[in-house]
Formats: sequence, C-alpha cells, structure tokens
Amino acid sequence: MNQVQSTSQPSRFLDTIEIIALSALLAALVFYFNGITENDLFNQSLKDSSHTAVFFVATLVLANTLSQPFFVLRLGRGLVIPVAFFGGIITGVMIELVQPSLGREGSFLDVWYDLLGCTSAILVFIARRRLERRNKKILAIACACLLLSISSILPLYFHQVITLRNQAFPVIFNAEENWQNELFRANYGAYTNTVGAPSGWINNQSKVIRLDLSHGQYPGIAFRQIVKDWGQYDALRIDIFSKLKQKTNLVIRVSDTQHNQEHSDRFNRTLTIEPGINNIEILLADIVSAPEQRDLSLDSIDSLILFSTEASADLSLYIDNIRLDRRLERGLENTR
Ligand SMILES: [Ca+2]
Repeated sequence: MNQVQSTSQPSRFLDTIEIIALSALLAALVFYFNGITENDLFNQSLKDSSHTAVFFVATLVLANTLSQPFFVLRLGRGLVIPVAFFGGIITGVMIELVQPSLGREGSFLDVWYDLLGCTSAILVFIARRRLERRNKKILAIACACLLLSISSILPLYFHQVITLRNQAFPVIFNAEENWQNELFRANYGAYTNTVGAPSGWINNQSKVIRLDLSHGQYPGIAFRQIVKDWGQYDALRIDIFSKLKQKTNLVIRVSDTQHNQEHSDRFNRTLTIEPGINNIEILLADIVSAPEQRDLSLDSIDSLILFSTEASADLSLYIDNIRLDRRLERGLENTR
C-alpha cells in the first residue's frame, strides 16, 4: 500500500496538459478515420481497426481524468481503472447497438477492436501511474503494444490482397490463389467452391470456381472488390463450363459507382450457356452504352455479378479466367 502511495505522480499542471493533448489527438483521430471512404477492402478494414486507436486514446483520457483529485476523492482510487475500462467498453457496445437505427450495421469485430484499445490503454495507464519497478512497466507497455498491433493484422492482410489484385489485373479472377476468395461473395442461396477444372474442359488444368445455383430466387456470384478502372481495355472475357446436357441462361450485370440501383441504369445481358466450354466476350463499348440515361463510367466499375433466373437442383456452372482484353489492339496485330 505504502509502495503504491509513494508512486511519483506528475504535477496536476502536466496532467491537465496531457489530458488536453490526448483529447485533441482523439478528436483528430475521429476526424481522420471518419473521413476514410470505405471503397475497398483495405479502407474498410482500416476503418474497422481504427476503433482500437480511438478507444485506446479515449480510455487514456478517461483514466487520466478520473485519476485527478476531484474524482479520486469522490470515486476512490481503486475504482479509477474499472470505471475507465468498463466505461470504454460499455460506450463501444452502445455505439454498435445504436448503429442499426442509423442505417448502419453493428459489428462484433468493432467491439473486439474497442476491447483491444481499452485494454491496452489501461495497461499503459497502470505502467505509468501504478507500477514502480522498471521491468514491470516495460512488460505492461510491451503487452499494450502487442494488443495494439493485433488491430493491424486485417488491414495489412487486405493491403496485400489489394496489391496482388492490382498486380494480377487485367486478370480479374482465375481461382488460382486463395486471396482471390476475398474478391467475391456467393449471393442469394448460391454456393461456391474452388475446384479443379472438370475433365471435359480441354486445355484447362487449373483451378476454377464451381457455382452451385440449386435454389434461391437469383442465386449468383458477385465480384465487388475488383479493380475499378477498366478504361484501357476493350472487352471483358469469361470462360464458363457447363456439364448440363441442355442450354441454360446466366445473367451478367455490370454497374459503376454512380449506379442508382435501377435496372435501366446498368449493363445487363442474358448469356446462353451451352453444354461444355463457353468463351464469353463482351465489348466494353456495350457496357458503356447500356444505361438508358447516361454512359456507364469505365473508370469507376463497382461490381460484376453473374446470376441465374432458373435455379434448379442440378444447376452448377464452372467459371474461370475473368479478364479484360485490348481486343481492338490484338485485332490490329492479327491483320499485320
Ligand atoms: Ca483458373
């Protein structure tokens, strides 16, 4: 007890300066992270993980404020840390509970990030104000740094995904690497599986995606994390293999970031999928001219979706090699 009370406390003046500086940092962090547009996987994950930094600083501000004599006299010194910690966590949970009423989804991941921030702040607070021995202080600070660094794992991973995606472009998807699984989602009752190309697919010994369209109204696959600028290319190509004995239809839809969700404001085409190999080619000029009221913007492509309007028990299609092509350039070379 004597040891704790003899711990050197910074002067109240320095405490006040520190609280003001941390509050300013908190405001700057909230302003900065709030300004991030969630336009790709990296920015989305960075914005999620920003909860850790914000709750780290906020909990430090709270703990430092509560450790001032005014609060310590009323609260008791022993309650400073629990009130700061649970105050931070409860605030985080409340924010997530309020999100749905603001038109946003609450997230367990955000609460997890909040917990990392609050816990590491309390560790730093204890290291600075409650611990005497240097090695214990270092251990507490190291644990705080470790917890803070956990919040960077997903942003770093998605940064790598975005880098690999950009390097692979104009190949949009070929199922060869696991990171490509981050680029798409199965929609409306569809299932996807990465498999080897089926035996009848001549000249394809690579991995492909099997799209099971057995139930649901418009089951399909949505690529929403693709490179947005298609402006340098002339054609979109997709290879599709069908084991069915009869034709089936598959709808392709492409929209840009300005899309207003109206059917007439995007590119839609019903592809006839024959049994066996189908090498689909779509001219980007057709995509540009698809919206009725405007041109679709090739430098801000937002999504590429393939879906079926004929879900049935045995409907599976195999998809590979979604890529863009400079068709006109290649055509010129061929005529030389
Ligand atoms: Ca492949």
